[in-house]
Amino acid sequence: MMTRHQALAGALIGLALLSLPPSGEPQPTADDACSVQILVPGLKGDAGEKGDKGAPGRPGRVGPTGEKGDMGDKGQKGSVGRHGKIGPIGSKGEKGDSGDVGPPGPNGEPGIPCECSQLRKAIGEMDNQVTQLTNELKFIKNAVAGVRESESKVYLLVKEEKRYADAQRACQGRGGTLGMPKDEAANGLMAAYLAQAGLARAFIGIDDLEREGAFVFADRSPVRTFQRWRGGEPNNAYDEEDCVEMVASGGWNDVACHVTMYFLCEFDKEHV
Ligand code: GN1
Ligand code: CA
Ligand code: CA
Repeated sequence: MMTRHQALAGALIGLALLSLPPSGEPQPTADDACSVQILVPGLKGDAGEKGDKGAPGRPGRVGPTGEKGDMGDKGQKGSVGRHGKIGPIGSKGEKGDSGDVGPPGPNGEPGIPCECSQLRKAIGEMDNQVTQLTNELKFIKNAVAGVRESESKVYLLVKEEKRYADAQRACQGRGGTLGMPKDEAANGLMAAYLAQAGLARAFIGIDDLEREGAFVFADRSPVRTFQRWRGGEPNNAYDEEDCVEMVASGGWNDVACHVTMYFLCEFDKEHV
């Protein structure tokens, strides 16, 4: 749709075209002052004088890349570059030969004085204690097998084969002595003990070591009225029988003191 302005412009242009004189007709005069006049450009003037030289123009645009020229001569060698970065760690090399023996080290601190002699002494004492304890154990084993006792004494049959002197020491070491049958009661008790143990004989505390034929008990009291010698004893056979054994029947026999056999100890109840 045409706006009002467009319509007005169109009318003005139409009027201007109607008022234009025909080509070659003279220009309007003052008489035509009241007529509608449209201003139009005049005729072209003569050429003016040549003006001054203008200011330099702006730089032109960058031209296109030229063609590759011929290779130039090789340049001079550059100076040495900077140090490069440290490279990666290399693989482990083979083990080298052993070095020479070094010089001896300094002397050490003085040691503690040797106490070997004291240690040896202690060890020796412990050995003795072990031996003693071993013997005690044997004795106790006998004891638990059973003892016999009278009103005043305890009798113990020791089933360890010993010579007369060693048997006496064994009894004494435990606070007693070899059994001394000083009356029928004691002799009967000891004989029964032997028999019940199934033994044929055992040392008892009677000897004539001090004087041949003078038999005494282990407490050095002489054998007097009470005696239970077997028939024909004491005979001091081979002239070497100074110690006495009791056989299962309760009889006595003099025998050599160096033979070994089981033995009967007795202990006073007061001291047990
Ligand atoms: C034994 O070894 P023989 O039999 O001669 C005994 C003697 C006795 C004798 C009695 C080591 O002697 O003490 O008096 O029997 N000897 C031993 O016949 O027991
Ligand atoms: Ca004798
Ligand atoms: Ca004899």
